[in-house]
Amino acid sequence: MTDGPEIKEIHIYQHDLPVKNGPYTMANAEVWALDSTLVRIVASDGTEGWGETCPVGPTYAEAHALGARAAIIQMAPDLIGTTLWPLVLQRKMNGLLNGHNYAKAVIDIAAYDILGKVLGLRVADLLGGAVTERVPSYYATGVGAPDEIARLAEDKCAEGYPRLQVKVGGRPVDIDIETICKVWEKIKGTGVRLAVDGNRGWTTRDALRVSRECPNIPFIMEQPCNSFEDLQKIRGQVNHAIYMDESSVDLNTVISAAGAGIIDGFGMKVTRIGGLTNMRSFRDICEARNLPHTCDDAWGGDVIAAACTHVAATVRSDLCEGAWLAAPYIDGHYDSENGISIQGGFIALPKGPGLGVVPDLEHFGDPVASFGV
Ligand code: 0XW
Ligand code: MG
Repeated sequence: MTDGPEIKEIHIYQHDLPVKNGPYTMANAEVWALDSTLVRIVASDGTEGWGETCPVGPTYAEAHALGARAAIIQMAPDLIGTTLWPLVLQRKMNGLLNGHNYAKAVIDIAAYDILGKVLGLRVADLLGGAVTERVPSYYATGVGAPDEIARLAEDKCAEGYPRLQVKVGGRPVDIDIETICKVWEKIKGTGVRLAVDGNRGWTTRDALRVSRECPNIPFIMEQPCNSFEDLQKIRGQVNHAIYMDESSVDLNTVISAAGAGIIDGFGMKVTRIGGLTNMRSFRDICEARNLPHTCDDAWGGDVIAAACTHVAATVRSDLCEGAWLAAPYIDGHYDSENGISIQGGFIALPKGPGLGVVPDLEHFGDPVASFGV
């Protein structure tokens, strides 16, 4: 296939996603509603593909909703006419704008959706092939009172989740330690794996103390402290495996962290790394180093949920820490028939070509900007 489809039109949409039973709380953020950005690309053969990016508020990562739309608007005029096969988009976008992976990801995801539809293949097939049709998810609690979080952990464990992530940070560390201990009391012996996510909220002093005071609880510490340097500093002093989430901002950082042996795994976001093309490289780097990782995003509806599920389905099963979806916090679906949801802690890989979800345009109103029309 040499004369593949080209990008003919790009339409950008804004969509509000209120948090069901909000707020959702993390060490550095409390969110009641999220501002999602979707892109619909129309290819020269008429095939349409969708992408989405939805930062979980402006303080979680170096990403924000207005920035996503501004970056796409900056690149879009020069993307019209770009071929989708061969898939040259990453290099093309890097030539138009430095950084802003979380915006480039939207275009990249939409391109995979189109290619899958054109070839009659699922995105998971384009990424190397699914190893499962039933993708494990994990449940992430907010930051909350120890007894309340322990109760929630017990419920989610009973629901069938194979992994739980407990949020900590942004409060006295004693309460975090009490939370971890109470959660463990409820889930020990069940086989459910535990992650404790500081979302950059602990000092290295706090992280060292938690590890010292919970020596027999086998949790992994996810992004306990703010920076790469902090993680380096506590490495070698803690009893617990360390995963890097927010600090793994691009493939270069991933290679450095994995290569230097600073971390034991990653919490990874499809949009932070720049989309499915880079996620595939990330997955393969992790496999080469036997590093477990998640395949999530920070927030978003059916489009990003489908992208995360497809890539997670291709991860070697012993390295797959699951795909987190915002679905439990969202009312309704973009695609009322094939919307992505979690049942008993697992996600069914969509069957249709491309992403396997086709958003209903009526949810989004007029585009905030259109190019190529
Ligand atoms: C649990 N998540 C995947 C969802 C929230 O956006 C935060 C994130 C994380 O692991 O940091
Ligand atoms: Mg995290």
